[in-house]
Amino acid sequence: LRESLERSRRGEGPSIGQWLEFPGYSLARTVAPLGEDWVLVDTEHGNIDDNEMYLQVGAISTSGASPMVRIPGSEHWMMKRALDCGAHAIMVPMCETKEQAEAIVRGCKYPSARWPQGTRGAGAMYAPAAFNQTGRDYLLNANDNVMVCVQIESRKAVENVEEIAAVDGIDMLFIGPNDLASSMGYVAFDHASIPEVQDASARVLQAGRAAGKYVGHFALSAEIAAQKHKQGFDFVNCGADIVAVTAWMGAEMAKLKTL
Ligand code: 3PY
Repeated sequence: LRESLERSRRGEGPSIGQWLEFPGYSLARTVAPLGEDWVLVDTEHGNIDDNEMYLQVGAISTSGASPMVRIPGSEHWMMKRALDCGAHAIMVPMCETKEQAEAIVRGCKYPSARWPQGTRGAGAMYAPAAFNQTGRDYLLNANDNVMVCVQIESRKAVENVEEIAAVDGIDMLFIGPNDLASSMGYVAFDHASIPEVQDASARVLQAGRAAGKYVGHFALSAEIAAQKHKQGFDFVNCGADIVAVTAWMGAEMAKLKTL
């Protein structure tokens, strides 16, 4: 994951991945070798439960892509479970203040000389295998290797984005354009055509870059993902399982009715 983000920084193409909202080991095994840098297991939306998260993260980590988990909230136990099953990065929705960002970082770090405020419990379960490390090496290196990504997806978060971006230990800001538009009083799906959302997005990109952080943007197609990368975003998904299934099956069904 980190290498793909550095590649983006060198201007050699974005860090790209897919987004899973359906549960299923087989789904993760099928999607993970399709050429992604990472695959995100979304436990905020969709019906991926704790056990399914463990199965999917395991399947992704054996494929060569980096497993990421979007957790449902910002409680430390959620970070701990996602990290213990082998996530290379955690995405936390709806981070709105510097204080929240600092608390998120604490939850992702083992206590150490560098991170005395870390609160992550000392277990690691399947995480060492997901990094091809011994348990000891994982414990020694996880604070550096695991990436922490917060979502900027509300008006309040954008107002505080420079402070959030400056928090030590936050590696990436990720814009959720649907929630951002929604928080501004618009219909979420209209986000691409709303100037206020686009202005906010530009501010987040600038704040992240000024702070030396990676910046990502949600995208539901290759075209949108490429456009976002051209604007300067390092990290983009290109769709989600539910979008792929409904779009392809819906289109074929509609076509069949005309044949
Ligand atoms: C958003 O668009 O709000 C997201 O969080 C992506 O799922």
